Amino acid sequence: MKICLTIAGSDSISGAGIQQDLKVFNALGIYGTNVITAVTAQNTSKIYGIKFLDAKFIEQQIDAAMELKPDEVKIGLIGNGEICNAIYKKMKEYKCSPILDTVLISTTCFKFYDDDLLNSLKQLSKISKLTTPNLKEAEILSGIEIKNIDDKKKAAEIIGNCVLKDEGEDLIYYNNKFEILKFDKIFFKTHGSGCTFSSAIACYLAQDYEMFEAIKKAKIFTYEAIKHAIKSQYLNLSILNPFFEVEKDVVKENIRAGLKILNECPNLANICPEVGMNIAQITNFSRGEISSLRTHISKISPILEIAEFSGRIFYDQFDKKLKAIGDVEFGGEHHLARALSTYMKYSKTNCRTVINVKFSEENIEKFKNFGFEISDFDRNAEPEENKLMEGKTMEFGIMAALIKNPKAELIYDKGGFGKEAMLRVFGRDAIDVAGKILKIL
Ligand code: PXL
Repeated sequence: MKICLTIAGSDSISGAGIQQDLKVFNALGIYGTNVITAVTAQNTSKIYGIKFLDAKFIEQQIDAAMELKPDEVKIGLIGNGEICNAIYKKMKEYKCSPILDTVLISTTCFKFYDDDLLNSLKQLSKISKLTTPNLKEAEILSGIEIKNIDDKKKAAEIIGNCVLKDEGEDLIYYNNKFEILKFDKIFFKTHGSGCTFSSAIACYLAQDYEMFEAIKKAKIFTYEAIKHAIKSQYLNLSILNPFFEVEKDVVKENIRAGLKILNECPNLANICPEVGMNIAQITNFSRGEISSLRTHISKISPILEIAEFSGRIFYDQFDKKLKAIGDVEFGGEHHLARALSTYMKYSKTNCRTVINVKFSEENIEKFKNFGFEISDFDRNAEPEENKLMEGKTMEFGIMAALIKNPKAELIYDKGGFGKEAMLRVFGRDAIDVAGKILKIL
């Protein structure tokens, strides 16, 4: 197990600082230890207050944390010159060359430095293997006003090994080599992207990636964490989600486990429709309001957050088993993914998974007897112009059913011209839905 140590400030909303660093370490398979320099009282709108811990006490924390010898050390918010000197001393004592994220100004424009800190920060920067300032911080550290790429390069040479973070175009300067890292601009403001980026670099270095590769991988990771950020109308900035990959793996495993449970059903032929079945599940972070806001702001389709089997699930007459074609994948524009995406928008339940099963009056009767909330829609009531648009029927039908009953956990339709009647069972996750089907049908 690789270990990274973060020396940084605490953030009350866990989107930056120590809390975010530990989340990133965890998401990337690294064990994280921590030393707290300061405690902030803040949210995405402003910093209410900040209390620095005593430099001697910070030294004690470093001594304690060193029991688990870190493969890499990442430094974030330091706060004042005295703390910086203490950290410098300890880094030398333990022969550490850290990744230094020069946190000088917060996204909410709070100034985290004074002249004392700047002087000792330059000393700390010299023994760091990499410094990760944004443009403003690079100007402060180098004393150069940055207007173009040449200014960026001059500033980088003064700072030493570093990544100068700029919107859409970072400059890497390492071992006298320059490289420009381009990526799509992000059109919304975030909280914690600097912490996420520097922590991810520490993780990849700990896992023996060489510097340029570690930086590029950390950039991609940060970008994905931004794409999957938590947004809400209550937040001034969106909060990065480092667990996007972990969440997706959990969903995939859950769907595979759901299929195994379905296969324990004694009367599979009564459950599997002619057109086959599927299981669609959406990641936990992309539910309800957050989901629609995320989609709205970052233009990510909720479909990208939904996984299902790339083919469908069919009943194999010989083996008398359900068999999936293809593997579980995210982002397929299938019927059931569309149905779930619409369901997430309009339902008032905690369900985030759906399985389609064969329609029959008996099957509906059994669900009714279990006290299920049920609704339905009529394909014949779909407006003609809607029918002409690819993939709109599910949106129309699920919405219509939920307008009748927003708590429905079972939605059926009796089919239409060339369309098989269908039952859709919703639940918390694939294991939950498969369990219900097994018990009820
Ligand atoms: O992202 C910079 C940062 C780092 N550490 C702490 C912070 C912030 C920004 O607000 O509060 C503790």
